[in-house]
Amino acid sequence: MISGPHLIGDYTNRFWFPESASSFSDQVDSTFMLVLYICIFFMVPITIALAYFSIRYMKKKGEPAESQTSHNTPLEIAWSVLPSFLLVWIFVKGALGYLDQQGAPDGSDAVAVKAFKWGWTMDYGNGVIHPELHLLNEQPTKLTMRSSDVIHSLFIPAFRVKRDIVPGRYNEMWFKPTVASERVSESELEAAWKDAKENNGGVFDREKYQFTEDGYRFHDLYCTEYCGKDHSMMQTVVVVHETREDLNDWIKKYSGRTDQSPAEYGKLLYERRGCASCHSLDGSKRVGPSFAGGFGSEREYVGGGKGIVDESYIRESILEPKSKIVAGYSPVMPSYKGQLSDDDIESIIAYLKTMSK
Ligand code: HEC
Ligand SMILES: [Cu+2]
Repeated sequence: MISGPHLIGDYTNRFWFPESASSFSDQVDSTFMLVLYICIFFMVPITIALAYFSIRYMKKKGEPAESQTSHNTPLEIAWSVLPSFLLVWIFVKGALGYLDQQGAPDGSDAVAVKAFKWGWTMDYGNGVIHPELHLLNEQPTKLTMRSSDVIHSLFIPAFRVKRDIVPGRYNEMWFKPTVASERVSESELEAAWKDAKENNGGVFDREKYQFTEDGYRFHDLYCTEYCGKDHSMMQTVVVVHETREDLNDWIKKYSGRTDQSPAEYGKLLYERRGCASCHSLDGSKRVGPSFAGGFGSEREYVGGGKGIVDESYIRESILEPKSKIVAGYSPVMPSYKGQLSDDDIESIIAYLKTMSK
């Protein structure tokens, strides 16, 4: 048993299912248990009888084997028909649960989800985009999901929901969260930020603290469709807010630049808009080139040609990533045209400049 506070949605220290935290959980769990109990009910006596009969009726060595062709019609009809009622029961129960999960009710909240290799962006409207999924407790919420590359699948174990995300189409799913996420105390949050700044270069490690950088405990959200090298990194968190005001305050906090400097705001965009999942800041090679010492250095392109990494090159790379491909990389960066404002791009450039040595 792990000591420390009780973690919502954490099941690494649980023997059985994660905490159930949506209106679908009971239905899914009870169907699973029904099937499990039926299996145990039949498997145990059959296995015992099999073992017993094979010993009880064992023939001596050398005795000839007998043929056994007679049969008992009533017995065979009984063991075919009776279990079929169980199958119908499982089907009806499963189908009702499945139908519940189709078609979000009117008045649901909506979040647009984009999956990419290897991360998530959640769009809350009005340009507020963040990798974490934030919801309101007891409020049905519909996710409209698309992929910018390959097939992914969105899975929230605590909600017992999972659905594939297929490139070229929108897939939908909905659920109603039933357990609000706890908030940690101000002092605990401050201590975590202090630790992040002193020991981790200002990067907030929510797995270590088990709460988000805004101080909420969380449920896990995974990709469950193997989608390439860093599939296992494709995780984020779900935070369920107690009240609409609290959710709106959180959304407001991430809408646009307030009093930060361009470079500070650029850092936030860099983390929130998925750049960090493909570009490192420490020189290591990920899907794309690292930005450590990148600004001002020279690049060679696929198909010949060279250039210096300057403001206009970064802008072009963000808007038209396919116009110049850095040698040694594949043209997989998505265009951010129409998704980042001019001020956003200026801020990212200001931030990347601070990376030059
Ligand atoms: C899916 C992975 C991916 C994401 C997400 C991504 N990039 Fe890229 N990026 C690449 C790859 C691969 C290259 C190299 C190939 C090329 O030039 O297009 C690249 C190239 C670049 C370059 C040129 C780099 C150089 O050193 O010459 C810049 C600048 C850049 N990206 C900025 C960004 C910014 C800013 C974001 C976030 C808004 C971002 N990228 C998001 C994959 C990604
Ligand atoms: Cu994936």
